[in-house]
Amino acid sequence: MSTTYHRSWAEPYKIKMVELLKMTTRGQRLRAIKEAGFNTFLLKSEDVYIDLLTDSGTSAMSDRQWAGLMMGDEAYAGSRNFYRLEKAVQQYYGYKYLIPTHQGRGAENIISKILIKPGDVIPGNMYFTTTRLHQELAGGTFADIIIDEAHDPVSEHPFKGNVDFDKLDRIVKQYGASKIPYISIATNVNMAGGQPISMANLRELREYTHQHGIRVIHDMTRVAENAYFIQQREEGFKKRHIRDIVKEICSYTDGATMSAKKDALVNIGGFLATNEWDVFEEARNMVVVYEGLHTYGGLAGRDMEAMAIGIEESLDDNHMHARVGQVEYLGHKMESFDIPIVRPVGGHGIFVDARRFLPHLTQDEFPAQTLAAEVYLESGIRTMERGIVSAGRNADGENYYPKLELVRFTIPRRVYTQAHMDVVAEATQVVLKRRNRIKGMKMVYEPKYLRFFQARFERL
Ligand code: PM9
Repeated sequence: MSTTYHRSWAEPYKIKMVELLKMTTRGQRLRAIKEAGFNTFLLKSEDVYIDLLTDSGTSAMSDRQWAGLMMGDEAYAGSRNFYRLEKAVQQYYGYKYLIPTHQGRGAENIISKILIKPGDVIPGNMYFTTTRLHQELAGGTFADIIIDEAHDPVSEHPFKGNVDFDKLDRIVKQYGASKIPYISIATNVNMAGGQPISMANLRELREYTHQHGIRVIHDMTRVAENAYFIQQREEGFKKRHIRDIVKEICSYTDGATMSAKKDALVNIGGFLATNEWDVFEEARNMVVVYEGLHTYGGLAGRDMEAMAIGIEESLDDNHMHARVGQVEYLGHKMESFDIPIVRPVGGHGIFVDARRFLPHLTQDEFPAQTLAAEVYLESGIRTMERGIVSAGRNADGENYYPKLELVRFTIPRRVYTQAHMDVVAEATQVVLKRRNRIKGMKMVYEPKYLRFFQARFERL
Protein backbone atom coordinates (compact mmCIF):
# COMPACT_ATOMS: atom_id res chain seq x y z
CA MET A 1 0.00 0.00 0.00
CA SER A 2 1.42 3.38 -0.93
CA THR A 3 1.13 6.41 1.33
CA THR A 4 0.49 9.86 -0.13
CA TYR A 5 1.68 12.85 1.84
CA HIS A 6 -0.11 16.18 1.77
CA ARG A 7 2.42 18.98 1.28
CA SER A 8 1.46 22.49 2.41
CA TRP A 9 2.51 25.62 0.59
CA ALA A 10 3.90 28.63 2.43
CA GLU A 11 4.61 32.22 1.54
CA PRO A 12 7.87 32.52 -0.46
CA TYR A 13 9.05 35.43 1.74
CA LYS A 14 9.63 36.33 5.37
CA ILE A 15 8.51 39.44 7.22
CA LYS A 16 10.99 42.28 7.78
CA MET A 17 8.77 45.11 9.01
CA VAL A 18 5.23 45.23 10.42
CA GLU A 19 2.49 47.84 10.59
CA LEU A 20 0.46 47.80 13.80
CA LEU A 21 -3.32 47.46 13.54
CA LYS A 22 -5.89 49.30 15.62
CA MET A 23 -8.62 47.34 17.40
CA THR A 24 -11.94 49.12 17.90
CA THR A 25 -15.06 48.55 20.01
CA ARG A 26 -18.51 47.94 18.56
CA GLY A 27 -19.59 51.41 19.81
CA GLN A 28 -16.69 53.06 17.94
CA ARG A 29 -17.48 51.10 14.79
CA LEU A 30 -21.18 51.99 14.91
CA ARG A 31 -20.25 55.67 15.13
CA ALA A 32 -17.73 55.32 12.30
CA ILE A 33 -20.04 53.49 9.87
CA LYS A 34 -22.90 55.93 10.54
CA GLU A 35 -20.57 58.86 9.87
CA ALA A 36 -19.50 57.08 6.66
CA GLY A 37 -23.13 56.89 5.46
CA PHE A 38 -22.88 53.07 5.64
CA ASN A 39 -20.40 53.17 2.75
CA THR A 40 -17.12 51.38 3.50
CA PHE A 41 -15.30 53.69 1.04
CA LEU A 42 -16.06 56.61 3.35
CA LEU A 43 -14.55 55.02 6.48
CA LYS A 44 -11.27 56.33 7.79
CA SER A 45 -8.61 53.68 7.36
CA GLU A 46 -7.54 54.14 10.99
CA ASP A 47 -10.98 52.83 12.05
CA VAL A 48 -10.39 49.58 10.14
CA TYR A 49 -8.86 46.42 11.59
CA ILE A 50 -8.42 44.10 8.57
CA ASP A 51 -8.74 46.02 5.31
CA LEU A 52 -10.18 43.88 2.51
CA LEU A 53 -11.71 46.82 0.63
CA THR A 54 -9.44 46.26 -2.34
CA ASP A 55 -6.22 44.70 -3.58
CA SER A 56 -5.52 47.95 -5.45
CA GLY A 57 -2.37 49.73 -4.29
CA THR A 58 -2.56 47.90 -0.96
CA SER A 59 0.00 45.16 -1.52
CA ALA A 60 3.32 44.99 0.32
CA MET A 61 6.36 45.89 -1.75
CA SER A 62 9.50 43.76 -1.43
CA ASP A 63 12.84 44.97 -0.07
CA ARG A 64 14.04 45.00 -3.70
CA GLN A 65 11.21 47.34 -4.65
CA TRP A 66 11.89 49.63 -1.68
CA ALA A 67 15.56 49.69 -2.66
CA GLY A 68 14.41 50.53 -6.20
CA LEU A 69 12.71 53.66 -4.87
CA MET A 70 16.13 54.97 -3.93
CA MET A 71 17.21 54.55 -7.55
CA GLY A 72 14.58 57.03 -8.74
CA ASP A 73 15.86 59.31 -11.48
CA GLU A 74 13.56 62.29 -10.97
CA ALA A 75 14.40 64.04 -14.22
CA TYR A 76 11.41 65.72 -15.88
CA ALA A 77 12.23 64.08 -19.20
CA GLY A 78 13.87 60.81 -20.19
CA SER A 79 14.18 59.28 -16.71
CA ARG A 80 16.34 56.14 -16.55
CA ASN A 81 13.46 54.41 -14.76
CA PHE A 82 11.12 54.94 -17.73
CA TYR A 83 13.48 53.02 -20.02
CA ARG A 84 13.79 50.26 -17.44
CA LEU A 85 9.99 50.01 -17.23
CA GLU A 86 9.65 50.08 -21.01
CA LYS A 87 12.12 47.20 -21.23
CA ALA A 88 10.19 45.20 -18.59
CA VAL A 89 6.89 45.69 -20.46
CA GLN A 90 8.49 44.62 -23.74
CA GLN A 91 10.30 41.66 -22.21
CA TYR A 92 7.56 40.22 -19.99
CA TYR A 93 4.37 41.27 -21.77
CA GLY A 94 5.65 41.60 -25.34
CA TYR A 95 3.99 44.95 -26.16
CA LYS A 96 6.07 47.29 -28.32
CA TYR A 97 5.20 50.78 -27.10
CA LEU A 98 4.60 52.08 -23.56
CA ILE A 99 2.86 55.15 -22.15
CA PRO A 100 3.02 55.31 -18.34
CA THR A 101 -0.06 56.68 -16.54
CA HIS A 102 -0.81 57.52 -12.92
CA GLN A 103 -3.05 54.42 -12.67
CA GLY A 104 -5.31 52.20 -14.76
CA ARG A 105 -8.11 54.67 -15.43
CA GLY A 106 -5.61 57.20 -16.83
CA ALA A 107 -4.82 54.64 -19.53
CA GLU A 108 -8.54 53.88 -20.03
CA ASN A 109 -9.25 57.56 -20.57
CA ILE A 110 -6.57 57.86 -23.26
CA ILE A 111 -7.37 54.70 -25.21
CA SER A 112 -11.13 55.44 -25.10
CA LYS A 113 -10.61 58.99 -26.36
CA ILE A 114 -8.33 57.81 -29.18
CA LEU A 115 -10.29 54.82 -30.48
CA ILE A 116 -13.99 55.37 -29.68
CA LYS A 117 -16.29 57.57 -31.77
CA PRO A 118 -19.84 58.52 -30.72
CA GLY A 119 -22.21 55.67 -31.62
CA ASP A 120 -19.54 52.95 -31.38
CA VAL A 121 -20.07 49.68 -29.52
CA ILE A 122 -17.42 48.04 -27.36
CA PRO A 123 -18.04 44.36 -26.65
CA GLY A 124 -16.33 43.05 -23.52
CA ASN A 125 -16.14 40.08 -21.16
CA MET A 126 -18.21 41.82 -18.45
CA TYR A 127 -18.11 45.49 -17.54
CA PHE A 128 -15.71 47.08 -15.12
CA THR A 129 -16.81 50.32 -13.48
CA THR A 130 -14.08 52.75 -14.59
CA THR A 131 -13.50 51.01 -17.94
CA ARG A 132 -17.15 51.24 -19.00
CA LEU A 133 -17.46 54.83 -17.79
CA HIS A 134 -14.55 55.96 -19.97
CA GLN A 135 -16.06 54.10 -22.94
CA GLU A 136 -19.39 55.87 -22.33
CA LEU A 137 -17.79 59.29 -21.81
CA ALA A 138 -16.13 58.85 -25.23
CA GLY A 139 -19.58 58.24 -26.78
CA GLY A 140 -19.49 54.43 -26.90
CA THR A 141 -21.80 51.76 -25.52
CA PHE A 142 -20.54 48.67 -23.74
CA ALA A 143 -22.00 45.28 -24.78
CA ASP A 144 -21.58 42.24 -22.54
CA ILE A 145 -20.28 39.16 -24.41
CA ILE A 146 -19.19 37.00 -21.49
CA ILE A 147 -20.60 33.46 -21.20
CA ASP A 148 -23.83 33.16 -19.18
CA GLU A 149 -22.09 31.09 -16.50
CA ALA A 150 -20.18 34.22 -15.42
CA HIS A 151 -23.44 35.72 -14.13
CA ASP A 152 -24.25 32.59 -12.13
CA PRO A 153 -22.53 32.52 -8.73
CA VAL A 154 -22.93 28.74 -8.32
CA SER A 155 -21.74 27.62 -11.76
CA GLU A 156 -18.47 25.67 -11.46
CA HIS A 157 -17.28 26.61 -14.97
CA PRO A 158 -13.44 26.77 -14.74
CA PHE A 159 -13.20 29.71 -17.19
CA LYS A 160 -16.08 32.02 -16.44
CA GLY A 161 -14.19 34.88 -18.12
CA ASN A 162 -14.64 33.29 -21.56
CA VAL A 163 -16.18 35.12 -24.48
CA ASP A 164 -19.46 33.73 -25.86
CA PHE A 165 -18.87 33.82 -29.62
CA ASP A 166 -22.60 33.69 -30.44
CA LYS A 167 -23.11 36.89 -28.45
CA LEU A 168 -20.08 38.51 -30.09
CA ASP A 169 -21.11 37.47 -33.58
CA ARG A 170 -24.63 38.85 -33.11
CA ILE A 171 -23.16 42.25 -32.20
CA VAL A 172 -20.71 42.22 -35.11
CA LYS A 173 -23.57 41.35 -37.52
CA GLN A 174 -25.91 43.94 -36.01
CA TYR A 175 -23.51 46.92 -35.96
CA GLY A 176 -20.76 45.95 -38.41
CA ALA A 177 -17.05 45.81 -37.62
CA SER A 178 -16.58 49.50 -38.50
CA LYS A 179 -18.65 50.45 -35.42
CA ILE A 180 -16.52 48.27 -33.13
CA PRO A 181 -13.21 50.04 -32.42
CA TYR A 182 -12.05 47.15 -30.25
CA ILE A 183 -13.10 44.27 -28.05
CA SER A 184 -12.30 44.87 -24.40
CA ILE A 185 -10.90 41.73 -22.81
CA ALA A 186 -10.08 41.52 -19.11
CA THR A 187 -7.76 38.85 -17.81
CA ASN A 188 -9.21 37.69 -14.59
CA VAL A 189 -12.61 39.24 -14.72
CA ASN A 190 -12.99 41.33 -11.59
CA MET A 191 -16.77 41.78 -11.47
CA ALA A 192 -17.42 38.07 -12.11
CA GLY A 193 -15.44 37.20 -8.99
CA GLY A 194 -11.86 37.17 -10.26
CA GLN A 195 -12.60 34.56 -12.94
CA PRO A 196 -10.18 33.62 -15.75
CA ILE A 197 -10.46 33.41 -19.52
CA SER A 198 -8.91 30.30 -21.09
CA MET A 199 -6.06 30.31 -23.59
CA ALA A 200 -8.23 28.33 -26.01
CA ASN A 201 -10.86 31.08 -25.88
CA LEU A 202 -8.23 33.78 -26.41
CA ARG A 203 -6.78 31.92 -29.42
CA GLU A 204 -10.26 31.62 -30.94
CA LEU A 205 -10.88 35.31 -30.29
CA ARG A 206 -7.64 36.21 -32.06
CA GLU A 207 -8.70 34.20 -35.09
CA TYR A 208 -12.18 35.73 -35.12
CA THR A 209 -10.91 39.30 -34.74
CA HIS A 210 -8.31 38.82 -37.48
CA GLN A 211 -11.06 37.62 -39.82
CA HIS A 212 -13.20 40.66 -39.02
CA GLY A 213 -10.42 43.25 -38.71
CA ILE A 214 -11.22 44.18 -35.09
CA ARG A 215 -8.66 45.03 -32.40
CA VAL A 216 -8.46 43.41 -28.98
CA ILE A 217 -7.56 45.73 -26.11
CA HIS A 218 -6.52 43.83 -23.03
CA ASP A 219 -7.30 44.96 -19.49
CA MET A 220 -4.29 43.16 -18.03
CA THR A 221 -4.73 44.37 -14.46
CA ARG A 222 -4.71 40.81 -13.08
CA VAL A 223 -3.10 38.90 -15.97
CA ALA A 224 -0.72 36.88 -13.77
CA GLU A 225 -3.63 35.58 -11.68
CA ASN A 226 -5.39 34.56 -14.89
CA ALA A 227 -2.20 32.81 -16.04
CA TYR A 228 -2.08 30.90 -12.75
CA PHE A 229 -5.57 29.50 -13.38
CA ILE A 230 -4.62 28.53 -16.94
CA GLN A 231 -1.58 26.72 -15.53
CA GLN A 232 -3.70 24.89 -12.96
CA ARG A 233 -6.85 24.17 -14.97
CA GLU A 234 -6.21 24.11 -18.71
CA GLU A 235 -4.98 21.03 -20.50
CA GLY A 236 -1.36 21.31 -21.64
CA PHE A 237 -0.24 24.13 -19.30
CA LYS A 238 0.79 22.25 -16.12
CA LYS A 239 4.48 22.48 -16.94
CA ARG A 240 4.46 25.99 -18.39
CA HIS A 241 5.68 28.90 -16.25
CA ILE A 242 3.40 31.82 -15.38
CA ARG A 243 5.73 34.20 -17.24
CA ASP A 244 5.42 32.20 -20.51
CA ILE A 245 1.66 31.96 -20.16
CA VAL A 246 1.36 35.71 -19.53
CA LYS A 247 3.40 36.45 -22.65
CA GLU A 248 1.25 34.15 -24.75
CA ILE A 249 -1.96 35.79 -23.43
CA CYS A 250 -0.65 39.24 -24.39
CA SER A 251 0.39 38.00 -27.84
CA TYR A 252 -3.28 37.52 -28.80
CA THR A 253 -4.08 41.19 -28.15
CA ASP A 254 -3.15 44.47 -29.84
CA GLY A 255 -2.72 46.69 -26.82
CA ALA A 256 -3.39 46.89 -23.10
CA THR A 257 -4.37 49.04 -20.18
CA MET A 258 -2.87 48.15 -16.84
CA SER A 259 -3.56 49.17 -13.28
CA ALA A 260 -0.15 48.21 -11.87
CA LYS A 261 -1.61 48.66 -8.37
CA LYS A 262 -2.81 45.05 -8.50
CA ASP A 263 -0.68 42.31 -10.11
CA ALA A 264 2.41 44.48 -10.43
CA LEU A 265 2.72 44.99 -6.67
CA VAL A 266 3.00 48.78 -6.49
CA ASN A 267 1.05 51.32 -4.48
CA ILE A 268 0.50 53.59 -7.47
CA GLY A 269 0.98 53.38 -11.24
CA GLY A 270 -0.34 52.05 -14.50
CA PHE A 271 0.24 52.17 -18.22
CA LEU A 272 -1.12 51.96 -21.73
CA ALA A 273 0.75 49.63 -24.08
CA THR A 274 0.20 49.07 -27.76
CA ASN A 275 1.70 47.34 -30.77
CA GLU A 276 0.35 49.98 -33.18
CA TRP A 277 2.61 52.90 -34.03
CA ASP A 278 -0.31 55.23 -34.94
CA VAL A 279 -2.13 54.59 -31.67
CA PHE A 280 1.13 55.09 -29.78
CA GLU A 281 1.84 58.39 -31.51
CA GLU A 282 -1.59 59.75 -30.62
CA ALA A 283 -1.41 58.45 -27.05
CA ARG A 284 2.09 59.89 -26.57
CA ASN A 285 0.68 63.25 -27.51
CA MET A 286 -2.53 62.96 -25.50
CA VAL A 287 -0.80 61.83 -22.30
CA VAL A 288 0.84 65.25 -21.96
CA VAL A 289 -2.65 66.78 -21.66
CA TYR A 290 -4.02 64.47 -18.98
CA GLU A 291 -1.12 62.86 -17.11
CA GLY A 292 2.32 64.34 -17.78
CA LEU A 293 5.20 63.98 -20.21
CA HIS A 294 5.28 60.63 -22.06
CA THR A 295 8.31 59.43 -20.12
CA TYR A 296 6.61 59.73 -16.72
CA GLY A 297 2.83 59.94 -17.26
CA GLY A 298 2.01 61.23 -13.78
CA LEU A 299 4.49 59.02 -11.93
CA ALA A 300 7.74 59.73 -10.14
CA GLY A 301 10.82 58.00 -11.51
CA ARG A 302 10.96 55.89 -8.34
CA ASP A 303 7.39 54.65 -8.95
CA MET A 304 8.37 53.39 -12.41
CA GLU A 305 11.41 51.60 -10.95
CA ALA A 306 9.25 49.86 -8.30
CA MET A 307 6.79 48.87 -11.03
CA ALA A 308 9.49 47.36 -13.24
CA ILE A 309 10.69 45.23 -10.30
CA GLY A 310 7.10 44.38 -9.27
CA ILE A 311 6.25 43.13 -12.77
CA GLU A 312 9.12 40.66 -12.58
CA GLU A 313 8.21 39.49 -9.06
CA SER A 314 4.54 39.06 -9.97
CA LEU A 315 5.40 36.44 -12.60
CA ASP A 316 7.13 34.06 -10.19
CA ASP A 317 5.31 30.71 -9.92
CA ASN A 318 5.81 30.43 -6.15
CA HIS A 319 4.52 33.94 -5.56
CA MET A 320 1.36 33.25 -7.49
CA HIS A 321 0.79 29.87 -5.83
CA ALA A 322 0.91 31.50 -2.39
CA ARG A 323 -1.17 34.49 -3.52
CA VAL A 324 -4.09 32.48 -4.90
CA GLY A 325 -3.53 29.80 -2.24
CA GLN A 326 -4.35 32.32 0.46
CA VAL A 327 -7.55 33.37 -1.34
CA GLU A 328 -8.53 29.70 -1.66
CA TYR A 329 -7.80 29.14 2.02
CA LEU A 330 -10.29 31.87 2.99
CA GLY A 331 -12.82 30.53 0.49
CA HIS A 332 -12.69 26.98 1.87
CA LYS A 333 -12.94 28.26 5.43
CA MET A 334 -16.03 30.30 4.56
CA GLU A 335 -17.63 27.36 2.76
CA SER A 336 -17.05 25.18 5.81
CA PHE A 337 -19.20 27.74 7.70
CA ASP A 338 -21.93 27.59 4.98
CA ILE A 339 -21.26 31.16 3.89
CA PRO A 340 -22.52 31.43 0.27
CA ILE A 341 -19.66 32.47 -2.01
CA VAL A 342 -19.07 32.72 -5.75
CA ARG A 343 -17.68 29.47 -7.13
CA PRO A 344 -15.03 28.60 -8.18
CA VAL A 345 -12.89 30.72 -5.84
CA GLY A 346 -11.33 33.54 -7.88
CA GLY A 347 -7.89 35.11 -7.94
CA HIS A 348 -8.03 38.28 -5.86
CA GLY A 349 -10.71 37.76 -3.25
CA ILE A 350 -13.74 35.94 -2.00
CA PHE A 351 -17.04 37.24 -3.32
CA VAL A 352 -19.86 36.56 -0.87
CA ASP A 353 -23.28 36.18 -2.51
CA ALA A 354 -25.43 38.75 -0.72
CA ARG A 355 -28.63 37.48 -2.40
CA ARG A 356 -28.25 34.11 -0.69
CA PHE A 357 -26.79 35.60 2.50
CA LEU A 358 -29.71 38.03 2.97
CA PRO A 359 -32.53 36.38 0.98
CA HIS A 360 -35.18 38.51 2.71
CA LEU A 361 -33.88 41.75 1.10
CA THR A 362 -34.84 42.89 -2.42
CA GLN A 363 -32.08 44.24 -4.67
CA ASP A 364 -33.50 47.76 -4.18
CA GLU A 365 -32.74 47.40 -0.48
CA PHE A 366 -29.02 47.04 -1.33
CA PRO A 367 -28.22 43.62 0.16
CA ALA A 368 -24.48 43.76 -0.65
CA GLN A 369 -24.07 47.32 0.65
CA THR A 370 -25.93 46.28 3.80
CA LEU A 371 -23.82 43.17 4.30
CA ALA A 372 -20.54 45.08 3.87
CA ALA A 373 -21.67 47.54 6.56
CA GLU A 374 -22.69 44.68 8.90
CA VAL A 375 -19.36 42.87 8.49
CA TYR A 376 -17.56 46.09 9.41
CA LEU A 377 -19.82 46.65 12.40
CA GLU A 378 -19.27 43.09 13.63
CA SER A 379 -15.52 42.98 13.31
CA GLY A 380 -13.81 46.08 11.92
CA ILE A 381 -13.18 44.17 8.68
CA ARG A 382 -13.68 46.38 5.63
CA THR A 383 -15.04 44.88 2.41
CA MET A 384 -16.65 46.34 -0.74
CA GLU A 385 -20.06 46.23 -2.42
CA ARG A 386 -20.07 44.78 -5.95
CA GLY A 387 -23.73 44.77 -6.89
CA ILE A 388 -26.44 47.24 -7.81
CA VAL A 389 -24.62 50.26 -6.35
CA SER A 390 -21.43 49.53 -8.31
CA ALA A 391 -23.41 48.82 -11.49
CA GLY A 392 -24.80 52.41 -11.55
CA ARG A 393 -27.23 53.74 -14.15
CA ASN A 394 -27.45 53.56 -17.95
CA ALA A 395 -27.46 56.57 -20.31
CA ASP A 396 -31.23 56.99 -19.73
CA GLY A 397 -30.70 57.22 -15.99
CA GLU A 398 -32.18 53.82 -15.19
CA ASN A 399 -30.52 51.56 -12.63
CA TYR A 400 -28.68 48.55 -13.99
CA TYR A 401 -29.87 45.45 -12.11
CA PRO A 402 -26.88 43.09 -12.23
CA LYS A 403 -27.49 39.40 -11.61
CA LEU A 404 -24.52 39.33 -9.25
CA GLU A 405 -25.07 41.07 -5.92
CA LEU A 406 -21.79 40.50 -4.15
CA VAL A 407 -19.59 41.62 -1.28
CA ARG A 408 -15.92 41.41 -2.18
CA PHE A 409 -13.45 40.35 0.50
CA THR A 410 -10.36 41.41 -1.45
CA ILE A 411 -6.97 40.12 -0.37
CA PRO A 412 -3.99 42.48 -0.73
CA ARG A 413 -0.84 40.65 -1.84
CA ARG A 414 1.80 39.69 0.75
CA VAL A 415 0.02 41.64 3.54
CA TYR A 416 -2.12 39.42 5.78
CA THR A 417 -1.54 35.98 7.35
CA GLN A 418 -3.69 32.86 7.46
CA ALA A 419 -4.65 33.80 11.04
CA HIS A 420 -6.19 37.00 9.65
CA MET A 421 -8.13 34.86 7.17
CA ASP A 422 -9.46 32.73 10.06
CA VAL A 423 -10.65 35.86 11.86
CA VAL A 424 -12.38 37.10 8.70
CA ALA A 425 -14.25 33.84 8.12
CA GLU A 426 -15.30 33.58 11.77
CA ALA A 427 -16.58 37.17 11.89
CA THR A 428 -18.62 36.60 8.72
CA GLN A 429 -20.09 33.46 10.27
CA VAL A 430 -21.30 35.48 13.27
CA VAL A 431 -23.08 37.89 10.88
CA LEU A 432 -24.60 34.90 9.06
CA LYS A 433 -26.06 33.62 12.33
CA ARG A 434 -27.94 36.86 12.97
CA ARG A 435 -28.84 37.57 9.35
CA ASN A 436 -32.61 37.34 9.86
CA ARG A 437 -32.51 40.47 12.00
CA ILE A 438 -30.63 42.54 9.40
CA LYS A 439 -32.66 45.23 7.63
CA GLY A 440 -31.85 46.78 4.25
CA MET A 441 -30.93 50.36 3.38
CA LYS A 442 -32.00 53.29 1.24
CA MET A 443 -29.65 55.56 -0.72
CA VAL A 444 -29.81 59.14 0.53
CA TYR A 445 -27.03 60.67 -1.58
CA GLU A 446 -26.01 59.62 -5.07
CA PRO A 447 -23.09 61.20 -6.94
CA LYS A 448 -23.21 61.37 -10.74
CA TYR A 449 -20.18 59.24 -11.61
CA LEU A 450 -19.07 55.91 -10.09
CA ARG A 451 -21.61 56.28 -7.31
CA PHE A 452 -20.31 53.39 -5.21
CA PHE A 453 -17.29 55.46 -4.13
CA GLN A 454 -19.24 58.28 -2.48
CA ALA A 455 -22.93 57.33 -2.14
CA ARG A 456 -24.49 57.56 1.34
CA PHE A 457 -27.13 55.30 2.87
CA GLU A 458 -29.46 55.05 5.84
CA ARG A 459 -30.90 51.95 7.44
CA LEU A 460 -34.55 51.22 6.65
N1 PM9 B 1 -9.94 48.20 -9.64
C1 PM9 B 1 -10.59 47.45 -7.50
O1 PM9 B 1 -10.68 47.66 -6.29
C2 PM9 B 1 -9.92 49.87 -7.78
C3 PM9 B 1 -10.94 50.84 -8.19
S1 PM9 B 1 -12.61 50.35 -8.17
C4 PM9 B 1 -12.92 50.11 -6.57
O2 PM9 B 1 -10.86 46.36 -8.02
C5 PM9 B 1 -9.79 46.65 -13.55
C6 PM9 B 1 -10.11 45.24 -13.88
C7 PM9 B 1 -9.72 47.07 -12.24
C8 PM9 B 1 -9.44 48.44 -11.94
C9 PM9 B 1 -9.46 48.93 -10.63
C10 PM9 B 1 -9.19 49.30 -13.03
C11 PM9 B 1 -8.89 50.75 -12.81
C12 PM9 B 1 -9.27 48.84 -14.31
N2 PM9 B 1 -9.56 47.52 -14.54
O3 PM9 B 1 -7.96 51.87 -10.07
O4 PM9 B 1 -7.54 53.34 -11.99
O5 PM9 B 1 -9.93 46.19 -11.27
O6 PM9 B 1 -5.73 51.89 -11.17
O7 PM9 B 1 -7.61 50.90 -12.31
C13 PM9 B 1 -10.12 48.50 -8.36
P1 PM9 B 1 -7.20 52.07 -11.33
